[in-house]
Amino acid sequence: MFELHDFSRSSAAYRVRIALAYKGVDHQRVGVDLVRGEQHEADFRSLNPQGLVPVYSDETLHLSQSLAILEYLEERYPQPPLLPASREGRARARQLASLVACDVHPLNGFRVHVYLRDALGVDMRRRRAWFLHWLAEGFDAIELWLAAQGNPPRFCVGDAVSLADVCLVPQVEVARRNGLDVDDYPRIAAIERACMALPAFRDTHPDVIGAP
Ligand SMILES: N[C@@H](CCC(=O)N[C@@H](CS)C(=O)NCC(=O)O)C(=O)O
Repeated sequence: MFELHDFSRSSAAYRVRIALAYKGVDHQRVGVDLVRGEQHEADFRSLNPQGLVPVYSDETLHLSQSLAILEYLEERYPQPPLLPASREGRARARQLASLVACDVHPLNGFRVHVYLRDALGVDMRRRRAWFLHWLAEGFDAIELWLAAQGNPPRFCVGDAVSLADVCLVPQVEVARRNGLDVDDYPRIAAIERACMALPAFRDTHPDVIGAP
């Protein structure tokens, strides 16, 4: 059985937890407490020199980067699929997943917050302004992207859950936890509601997993 090195409040790790639960894949969860700094310990760095969760690990493969892990799981456990049947649908799902994972999430990561605070001496009010600015910019773009899809889809791409939802919902959780009013984004909020009606999203939520 493989391991998932995970931290409950990591949105990147929450993506992988959702995919594993959606596909019903048995695995061993290993908590890495980011607040206590366990990501900097030598044992964990030997799995991922970047010191970031999530990490997938089995006898022969140590894989970091949630998008790479998600694609790997999709190939290894294709049912139920998290990529649409059509080429266009798959491209759109990957587009939105990348928007969240590559352009929104990295600006607001824990290490960014720590660097702003400790190395640059940015106070909490201005760190919060930074955080909300980049979140809102990303959410504005996602809401417009969803509007451009035509009839409101049930999920990000059509009527089935895809990698796009798997990436979006954890980012919404981060936004809510940090005081962004997600109701200002009706399409995002509706998709989040549709996803949270599913056990794969609900049972892997940070509040359900508990710390670390
Ligand atoms: N691009 C990476 C991002 C991973 C990432 O930033 N993980 C955060 C938690 S969400 C982390 O481990 N942070 C540790 C730290 O900031 O020290 C991925 O998608 O897996």
